Amino acid sequence: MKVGIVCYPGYGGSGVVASELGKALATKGIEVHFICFERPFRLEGFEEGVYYHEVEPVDYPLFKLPLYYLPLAGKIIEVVRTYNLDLIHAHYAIPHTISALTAKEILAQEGKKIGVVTTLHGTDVTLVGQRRELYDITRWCLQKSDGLTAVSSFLKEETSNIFNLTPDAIEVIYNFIDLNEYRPEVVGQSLKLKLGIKKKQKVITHISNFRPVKRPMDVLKIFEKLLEKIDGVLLLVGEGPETGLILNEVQNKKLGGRVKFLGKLPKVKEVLNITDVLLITSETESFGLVALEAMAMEVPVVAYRVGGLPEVVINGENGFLVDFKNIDEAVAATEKLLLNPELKIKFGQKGRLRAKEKFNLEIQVNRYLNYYEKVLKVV
Ligand code: GMT
Repeated sequence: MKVGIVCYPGYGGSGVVASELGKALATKGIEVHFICFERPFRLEGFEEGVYYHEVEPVDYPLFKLPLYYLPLAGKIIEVVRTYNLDLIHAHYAIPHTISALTAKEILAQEGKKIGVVTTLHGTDVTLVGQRRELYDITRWCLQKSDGLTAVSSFLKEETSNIFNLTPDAIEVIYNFIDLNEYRPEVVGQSLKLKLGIKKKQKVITHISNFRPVKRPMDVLKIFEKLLEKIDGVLLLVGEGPETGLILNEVQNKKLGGRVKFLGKLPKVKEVLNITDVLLITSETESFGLVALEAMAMEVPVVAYRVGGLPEVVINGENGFLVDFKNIDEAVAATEKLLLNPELKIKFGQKGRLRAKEKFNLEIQVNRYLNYYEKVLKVV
């Protein structure tokens, strides 16, 4: 089987899932072609059976904005023709599925049939796809895709409600993690020293793209309250529109010595390796890939009970889920874990076990593969 993968290449869960899926499929003998405007950051070096094709946005003085979705469709057509691909897997509906469906139509005129599978990742449904100007287009993409998957049951339900689709049109295939790569290591503790964190200090970490939906200011509020009782350091990984606000607040509150900005990191396992608790304060999260990364690293998670997070983090087992925006509850839950090392270890181990049983790479990648086969039978 030959598969084309279209995704956002930058820092973001959908690009990570798409890249890791592509690499894993290649190890199973599938030829994988990534078609993006940049090399996905998780496709670092040469991987056997994995190819990358770059889409050049088209600019011309008449256009106020460069074109992307049409050159993407053009590139998909070119790659399908050259390598005889069977299927395009679009991660994130807008605009990837429109480009894939356009390419499919054009290729059909010359007798070439391809399947189009769309994986919904979250904000393509919960935010972007609901915009008035994009709603009908997104709905059309979902209806016309030969296969439709969502990364959680929450997202499946949201999608069928928002777009008035029958739920059985959507297959839930959970996000996954490579547990051989993500495993706690004793040696990684040296990072604590490098960052100037004292051995006895607790490490609280937040990892996100600092968009408003992640509510990073809540992280700071929780941390400030924790400092009243605990000697700790807050590590902030990632960057985005709200980073400036957080920087200012840290300065105003004179928290500079306690809050460390680590910026964007291609992989977060080293940071998670020295983390005691991961804080997620998102308003919604279709899955919460970073929660799974923490679980694999035996780090308990404290998060708001929103979106698909309850499918990943089990309250009282591998983390605590608290009411949305309830800062005090989040403080109490984090404090409980930080002051009780045995509980922290127990939660950590249960998290890794859950990751192994439910979200391990082998299980979910095989599910995608079976799904592709099912789709191709009817294309
Ligand atoms: O968080 C974002 O806005 C980025 C977005 C993406 O598409 O990269 O993340 C979404 O997809 C991830 C991978 O499936 C999920 O783990 C995230 O929960 C989801 N984000 C939201 O739903 C807000």
